[in-house]
Amino acid sequence: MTRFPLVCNHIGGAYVSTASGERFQSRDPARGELLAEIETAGPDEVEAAVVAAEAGFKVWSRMTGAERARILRRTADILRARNAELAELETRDTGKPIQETSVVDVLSGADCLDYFAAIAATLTGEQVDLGPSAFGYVRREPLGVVAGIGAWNYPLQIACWKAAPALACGNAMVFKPAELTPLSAARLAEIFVEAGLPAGVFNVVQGDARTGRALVAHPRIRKVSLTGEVGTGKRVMADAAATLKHVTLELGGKSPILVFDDANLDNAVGGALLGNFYSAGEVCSNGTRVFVHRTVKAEFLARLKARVERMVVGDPLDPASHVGALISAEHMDKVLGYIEKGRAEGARLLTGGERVTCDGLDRGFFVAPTVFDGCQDGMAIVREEIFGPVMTVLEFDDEDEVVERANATEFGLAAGVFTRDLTRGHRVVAALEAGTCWINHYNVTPIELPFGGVKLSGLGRENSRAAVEHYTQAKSVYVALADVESPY
Ligand code: TXE
Repeated sequence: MTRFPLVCNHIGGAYVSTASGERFQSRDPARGELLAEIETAGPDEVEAAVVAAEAGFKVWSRMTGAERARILRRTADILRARNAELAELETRDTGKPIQETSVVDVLSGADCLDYFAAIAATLTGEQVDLGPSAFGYVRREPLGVVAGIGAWNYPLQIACWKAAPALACGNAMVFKPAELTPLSAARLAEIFVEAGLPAGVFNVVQGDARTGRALVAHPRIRKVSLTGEVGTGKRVMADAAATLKHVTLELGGKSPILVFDDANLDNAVGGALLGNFYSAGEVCSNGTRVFVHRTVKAEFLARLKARVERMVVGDPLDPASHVGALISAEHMDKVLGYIEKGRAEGARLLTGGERVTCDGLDRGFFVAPTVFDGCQDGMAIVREEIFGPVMTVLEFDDEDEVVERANATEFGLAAGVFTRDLTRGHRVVAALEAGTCWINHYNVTPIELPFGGVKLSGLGRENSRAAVEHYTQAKSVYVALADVESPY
């Protein structure tokens, strides 16, 4: 019988076996095949990872920013050199099409490492004149040992989006990937070592919520950055209170796309496709509530249907496939359940709406890209995050109405606006309750811009200089240049 690789926890710069011997499996969601067995990190492994990170932190935080930058850049170079191999690994672990993972998942991680390498080399505090008898300065210091907890839709990108700013600012990290996609973060740990990262600066512990909770509870971990569902974010924040940890939370969403009557409809359709069917819809910032002005809705739907029905659902390792497998059978059932709910609530199915099992796809978890028209704001498929290839189309008459309806949600991750009237574009974006907005595009996330949500979609921001605030702390220093005047 083929022995599948055993993936251990990567602690202190090397793979180490767990004391408990507890294991879980990772399977290819397109074929159902076993990919690897993974050792679960228990309390002993979490403690060992924190001890290793503390040792790594001592070395890493004493290096200059320029020295840290060189290692982060070298890591980015190795990721790019191994893009094909790592993209295939990510496709096998997530079910996402190789035509996506080979251009986004690994390369965006490399870009993130390059960007924060530049920040590492230019990180400064400030000096404040306080008159002739004193001056002050503010040191920007690392927090120490921090934790990252990832979701399963962009495993390697999420690991890089958390590790790059943390390490650039001089911290050491213990990272836990989602249990459904454990493989690429382990490879990142190997590559960091190859790039010369000191032992213990980046550690990977494997496991489910139990391992995640052990990280959040650990008294010597100073901060947690989570990517996950809203419910998980609330639990992490509650647990973090016991040790007063900093938290940044990148959570779920049910974001709106607004298509005005003067929009370029080909672009609006393109944006809606990017915002609903990339990664088979498993993207937190997806614009799954598409509001279309009544006068252009028929034309919008005609062009949308034609382009959706040209999309290829297939083996994600086939470069021709646009839509791959969902992450698990349970998640596929959840998505199919929402499609049934949409039908039951009276939404009109425009295209898709079923599991795809032809041509050997029955071994995996494939759902056709699905569009519902005639949706009402109160429907479950309009209010709840489905996290699958299901787009809801709603119609509106005027700007004030659609802005109010778009904001009528507890989420606030992202939003898109399609119009040729840029005054209207900027006015509407200013009124939308969302952390990330696009005018005449969707789901493009350059590393230079902050990313994150408002309301229940999260706390804090990833990427851009904003991330430095979350991975450093300010120390004020007052320097007296004269004698102490004291009344005592
Ligand atoms: O999340 P889960 P998933 C969101 C996306 C969707 C979800 C899908 O919108 O809602 O993530 O990812 C660990 N204490 N985003 O299903 O179940 C768990 O082991 C500590 C938003 O993975 O919340 C996993 O590693 N850890 C995002 C991680 O938390 C706990 C982009 C997430 O698990 C825990 C991508 C606990 N109590 C997906 N419970 C964005 N906004 O950028 C679970 N975990």
